Amino acid sequence: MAKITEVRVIVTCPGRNYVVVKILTDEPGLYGVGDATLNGRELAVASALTEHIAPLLVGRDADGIEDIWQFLYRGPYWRGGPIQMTALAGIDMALWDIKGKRANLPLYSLLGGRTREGALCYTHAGGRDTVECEDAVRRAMSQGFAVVRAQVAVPGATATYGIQGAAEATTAQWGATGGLTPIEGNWEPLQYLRVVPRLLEHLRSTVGDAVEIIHDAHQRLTPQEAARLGKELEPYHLFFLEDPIRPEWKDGLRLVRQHTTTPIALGELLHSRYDCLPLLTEQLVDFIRCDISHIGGVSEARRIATIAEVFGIRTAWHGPGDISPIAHAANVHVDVSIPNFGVQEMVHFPPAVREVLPGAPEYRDGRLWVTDAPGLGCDIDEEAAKRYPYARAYLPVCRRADGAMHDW
Ligand code: KDG
Ligand code: MG
Repeated sequence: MAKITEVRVIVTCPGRNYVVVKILTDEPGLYGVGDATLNGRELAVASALTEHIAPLLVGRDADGIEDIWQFLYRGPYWRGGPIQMTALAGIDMALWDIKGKRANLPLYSLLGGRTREGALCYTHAGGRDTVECEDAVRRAMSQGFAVVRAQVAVPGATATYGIQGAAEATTAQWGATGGLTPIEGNWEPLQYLRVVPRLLEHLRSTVGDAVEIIHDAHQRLTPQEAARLGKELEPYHLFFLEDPIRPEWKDGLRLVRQHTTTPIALGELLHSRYDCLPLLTEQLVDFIRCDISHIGGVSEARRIATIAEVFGIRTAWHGPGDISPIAHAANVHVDVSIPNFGVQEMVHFPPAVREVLPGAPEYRDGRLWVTDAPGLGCDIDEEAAKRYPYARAYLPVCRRADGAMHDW
């Protein structure tokens, strides 16, 4: 038995804010790390961990992951939601890391062992117009990517999600300019619905079928608009259309499904297997893409994957730059140990992040690889973390032309 002696919460900003949980034990040198980053609300999670959760864990057996998970999920009576499930994810990952280190086994081995060699992954390509996006797709292909996410600017819109591609994914510091308000952009659905089919037509007629393409609608469409887009994209055979509608409108996916065969992926704004359940049991999605840091960690990801498998649904876990290398490593340990893995979103972390948080999965030949180091294979350099203090930052917001709030 290894008793928990301390739950340390470290907030650091080596280019982006990350919240790291470090659980220490009474076994000399034995500790685990987990990711508890919630972009734009980092300190709320850090405070939940420090003020409410850490005092409950000191003295408990670090081996009892499932009991601690249930204790933190059901115990507070108030359950679910992004803040609690992100805090729980940080604890869960750190405990799995400890278990792996005690067993001297990599996490994927504890989860059942390898089902595949490496995890097929995709990077981001974006552009101000279709040609710029094509160039970015070609660059990704030359780096060995077989799957690429393609985003293009919407004419007239001041801010289109994702158009800076891979650079945005790793380096964006939205709003961390000392300002107290988020960047505001505007965007109109009709222009968007015109430009995305043109992008796909352009990409297929220039780069051909040699690459799988994903497009992220980022929850901005109504079910009717999403159905129209899915239908118009059918000739270009997307790998999937991501987050076509808001997660509050799960029922709306039925309409999307009735009208298009374009595969659908959704899940980064869901927080538990209960949130995912209707999407899975009704086969309303083809890929479930929760964020391991926002669903309570490895334990819940494994459970969601198992439910999805029953319904022939594959995983595509969220892997943006705003969760740390620890979460990316956790993603890949799950990816390579489940039967129904689909694809993994990835980013190339900049040097400062790698210095503070070593151990990100390695990219090679279109896939991500984790090492055989015990546990997650990640760490935190606490001295380096201190050199990059927290900087308040917000995600951008999006408004319609008349000034009304929309989804970013
Ligand atoms: O913090 C928000 C980002 O994680 C999100 O915008 C990224 O949609 C995203 C994606 O698919 O990576
Ligand atoms: Mg997305």
